[in-house]
Amino acid sequence: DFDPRPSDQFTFGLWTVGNPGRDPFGEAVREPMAPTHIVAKLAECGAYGVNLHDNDLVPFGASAAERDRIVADFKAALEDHGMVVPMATTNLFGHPVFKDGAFSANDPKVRAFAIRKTMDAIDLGVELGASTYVFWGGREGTEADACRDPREGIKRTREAMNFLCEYVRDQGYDLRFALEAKPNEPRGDIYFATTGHMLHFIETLDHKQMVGVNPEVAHETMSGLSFVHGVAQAMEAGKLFHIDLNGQRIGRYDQDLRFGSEDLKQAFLLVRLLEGTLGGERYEGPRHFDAHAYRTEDEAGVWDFARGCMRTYNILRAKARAFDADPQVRELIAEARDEGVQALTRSYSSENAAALRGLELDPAGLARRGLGYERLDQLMCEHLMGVR
Ligand code: GLT
Ligand code: MN
Ligand code: MN
Ligand code: MN
Repeated sequence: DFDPRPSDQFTFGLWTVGNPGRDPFGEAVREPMAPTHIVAKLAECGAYGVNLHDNDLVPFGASAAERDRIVADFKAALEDHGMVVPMATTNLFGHPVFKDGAFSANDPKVRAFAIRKTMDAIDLGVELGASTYVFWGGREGTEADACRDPREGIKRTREAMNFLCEYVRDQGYDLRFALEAKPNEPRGDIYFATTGHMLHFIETLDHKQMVGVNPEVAHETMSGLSFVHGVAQAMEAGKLFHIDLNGQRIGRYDQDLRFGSEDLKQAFLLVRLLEGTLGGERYEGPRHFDAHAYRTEDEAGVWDFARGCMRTYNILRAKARAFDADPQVRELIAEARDEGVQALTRSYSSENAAALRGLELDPAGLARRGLGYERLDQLMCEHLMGVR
């Protein structure tokens, strides 16, 4: 049975199932949904939690009293339905004040406003129980690149991240940051275009141990990159703090489709990696769907969409377990073991280097061997097609 349970740790953003279907050419096709209603419906679907931007819950410019009332109602709904808020983030892209970016904007007053808005949103997230805080710099970029030295954009973003890390420490919050890359949209070119860019940037921060990444399927795929490889690099570095799952075709706009609805093979390989069925460490954090229903759907279609994301994940998890337990698969991926040779190149010493020089290797013989990857990939396809 593939129906989702809270123990699967599936989460959705308020902005995802709440997406009214507006696009650059067309108006909303669905009514806005109250956050408390979303909490109730997601719980009914089997989700574990819900994530939010500050303004998904508290409208921009709300009074303190209004904010407190909204937050109290929302907390009551979470409690009633046994839902949690594992991640929160800031909307630093919707308001026109951010038209030149937020942390990287040329006007220091805009940057100050962005940092202050984020401090408030961090307080809100922590109040709701979030342990991960996401930064997606959708407006941090350019169309007219002549407007600034791009190195300034990077330096200002670093200053903002360092400032906000200190803020979290000063408040004594138990909160980690997760940086989300995207190559373009809404800006022509967004700074830190890929997860790899982010991973390097993190190493330049004052408190790098509290900062990781939040890769999104659609964002790496848009650039034609392998999402699985990006996630693997993040995991290997101990930096996969959160993940945004959805579906996307290469070369399209940011589609944010139902998880697994495009490129099932990549989706399968991703779930296999996250679940650790091949071996290696499993990703233990929430499985967050940053996706939305087709514009053709009414509210019932939105919940079909949400259940679809979660069921597909669970089905792929079962497939990944079966694949990695398949004796034919195991035989094909069993690594050639020659411990003696392996030991020589594991680390440098002058003895190892000398032994390596003396080693008899037969490149022509090695090159002649077929590796059986056709059979392996076909086996994977047959697992996916349900005939094994
Ligand atoms: C926005 C963006 C997403 C980010 C969200 C977090 S907002 O929908 O397209 O990829 O994860 O700010
Ligand atoms: Mn995202
Ligand atoms: Mn997206
Ligand atoms: Mn998006």
